Amino acid sequence: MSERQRVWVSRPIFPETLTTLGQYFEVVAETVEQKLSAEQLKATLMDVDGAILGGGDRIDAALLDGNKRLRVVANLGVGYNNLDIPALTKAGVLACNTPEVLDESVADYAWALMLAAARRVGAAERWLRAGQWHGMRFDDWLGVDVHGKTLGILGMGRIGQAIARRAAGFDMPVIYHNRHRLSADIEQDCKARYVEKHALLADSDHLILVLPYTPENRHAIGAAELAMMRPHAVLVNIARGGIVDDAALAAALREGRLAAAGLDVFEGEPAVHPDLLALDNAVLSPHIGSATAATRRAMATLAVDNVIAALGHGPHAGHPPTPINAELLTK
Ligand code: 8YV
Repeated sequence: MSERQRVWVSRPIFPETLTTLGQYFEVVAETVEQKLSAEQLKATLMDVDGAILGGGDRIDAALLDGNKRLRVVANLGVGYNNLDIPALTKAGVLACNTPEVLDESVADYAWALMLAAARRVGAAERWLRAGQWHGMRFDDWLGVDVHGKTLGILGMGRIGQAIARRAAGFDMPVIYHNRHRLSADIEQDCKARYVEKHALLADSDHLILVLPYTPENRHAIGAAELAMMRPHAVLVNIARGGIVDDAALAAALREGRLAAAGLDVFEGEPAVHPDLLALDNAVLSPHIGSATAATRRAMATLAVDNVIAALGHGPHAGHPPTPINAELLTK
């Protein structure tokens, strides 16, 4: 009998998703969250047919070099800047991600951060928990309004559109900038108006970043862009660390050139720039945009379904639901 195919799971996921994988494969699942060195990752992937990865697992040509076994990597996330797709395609390794299942939860979270930053929820809670609430000045804890203000969205894929659709309830006009302008139908559905990037920066009262990380997008929001924003503006980053220059953002927040920020992602995370940690007008969270019980389960299930199908099993054998380099499937 031939050896069972082997699948490695780089981080703890739900027991039931592991059970599903186990119906088809020998499963090697990490039980603690840890970042392997490139050498460890390379050695681990040498002996597996498939891998389920987190955003911290970087796969590139050097890592794939000499690997004769690996056929599929499935990211537990929609963003895949950790994967060198041309290198994977060249090596004949299918890459998959988890689009759509997380759109609405991430959109909810973008709003949570925007509201929390605008209304100073984090700082007020810290103050209360520190036992400082003995009485309060009427003119203290003043935030900025969200309702009726202009919402700007940079990056208008599915998540950006889901964020935009929520704006109607807050009576907010929506402007957006994207690599490609959306069709008139989608613009109408989202009630969003396309503007150039400089106008987005200048005219947004609240600006949410939802663009994918690419080398060109590194510091897409840096000192120059921050200088174009309104001093009462709130900036929210739920996309990727590195899109914002965190040091420049901290300076703008400290100097009152921006009202507040809500940040779920950081350059070099899990490390967070110390200047941001020192600021009360930054709401900071540990990359939890997609973290609801239902959505994380849906993401894990989708990643598992991709691996099962890519390795030739299950009801969709040979047709993984969400491939990135789908051209490999037609070869
Ligand atoms: C993470 C994300 O994958 O989907 C993405 O691109 O950034 C998130 O959903 C998730 O936090 C797991 O680390």
